[in-house]
Amino acid sequence: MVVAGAVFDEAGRLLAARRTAPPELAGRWELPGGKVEPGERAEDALVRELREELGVAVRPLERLPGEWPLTADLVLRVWTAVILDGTPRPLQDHDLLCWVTPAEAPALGWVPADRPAVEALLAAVTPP
Ligand code: 9L3
Ligand code: MG
Repeated sequence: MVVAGAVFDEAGRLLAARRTAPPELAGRWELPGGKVEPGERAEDALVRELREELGVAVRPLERLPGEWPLTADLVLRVWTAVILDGTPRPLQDHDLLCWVTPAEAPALGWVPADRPAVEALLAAVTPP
């Protein structure tokens, strides 16, 4: 499983991250996150991934219902989250971060799996 964070700021903007790898995804935007390790809880993996990738401490809030296929054996699940500590920076896997309003989000060039997830997110969620 791959977990990703729909991180909202106090203004209700969503954090998008531009990937640098693999080549087929480089330049596309995603909700930041990564693979759950064996024996790891999904929410713990999300906290770990966002600390590693962005240098922030987050609190996962709620899981967005649904999951989106990535590969034959991997699915994407999404949690809303807020930053408890730190300012996000692209420390690994990304070259740019961007806070987007819900109105701006659909115009980004999302990673294919993330586009339907972001659409479901924007339809379902009132930002914290
Ligand atoms: N992936 C897709 N959308 C996302 C994330 C966090 C990850 N929002 C895909 C990209 C990789 C795989 O999942 O093919 C593993 O992600 P990572 O560990 O490279 O972040
Ligand atoms: Mg990642």
